[in-house]
Amino acid sequence: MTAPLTQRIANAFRDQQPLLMGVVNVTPDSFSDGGRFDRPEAAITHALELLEQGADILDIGGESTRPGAQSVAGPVELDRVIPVIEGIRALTDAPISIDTSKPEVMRAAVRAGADMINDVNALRAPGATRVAAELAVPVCLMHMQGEPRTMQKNPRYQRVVDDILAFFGARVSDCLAAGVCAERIVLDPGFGFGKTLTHNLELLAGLAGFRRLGHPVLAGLSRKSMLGAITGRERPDQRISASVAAALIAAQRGATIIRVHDMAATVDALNVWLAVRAVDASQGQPE
Ligand code: 8Y7
Repeated sequence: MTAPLTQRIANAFRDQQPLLMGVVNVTPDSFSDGGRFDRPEAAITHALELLEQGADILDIGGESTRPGAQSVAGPVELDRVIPVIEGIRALTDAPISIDTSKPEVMRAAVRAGADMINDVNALRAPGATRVAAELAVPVCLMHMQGEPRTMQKNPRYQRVVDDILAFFGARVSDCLAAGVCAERIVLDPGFGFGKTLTHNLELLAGLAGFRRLGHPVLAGLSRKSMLGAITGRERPDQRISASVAAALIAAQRGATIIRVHDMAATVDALNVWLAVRAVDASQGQPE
């Protein structure tokens, strides 16, 4: 019997041993997979492959949040994700996260076997904090400025790290007031969600600062356009090396959960770092 996910995340946070979250898209218009996994069987097969490659958590999403994306109605999202969650749960105990902002989807997903909520809207939908408290699963509060349809138009911050720290302070207070346990809250600066390349780089450079709030940090950099801007790689599937590099940097700066598409490559890179870090530790050296 594996420990419940809340405990596994707490251990990973304490030991600075990152967990890898594998992306399972169930959206026909997904930005990185081009909708290759829009049938339940294909998504389930992909999920199993991610687990075989070393995923610690599977993140199931039925609504695209890429820049410019339109939102989908609750029933459509449910039709996409519930069969996939049920299908995975029938085959394995592996932790499943539901990527949604809709309280009704959170509820149905957890009933179908999901173990975690990943909300790019940080539980700002009406009733979302109350539902999260009731479901009593870990919840990732991601920062986003604006909404997916328009968020990349003109993102502005006074100081991006400080502004997002203030946002987290307010969201955490709201969650605690609604009865969400502090131990279940994970924070995510939301790379690419209403941020310029400079903002994203400042956030990655300053990622360690987010541990100050006492919550584990999740980082999602995989295949994102900031990596395209740095490398000149147009297509998301050409950004694997850049994604692995970004994941490693996030790990070294204290991320507890790293959300990735390219599981096998990321596992190898993290294992090289962990092997060297073990030697550092045995020689009493700081990281
Ligand atoms: C993130 C995310 C996406 C992220 C968290 C993509 C659903 C866009 N990005 N969730 N979701 N953090 N927590 O490129 O960075 O994968 S969707």
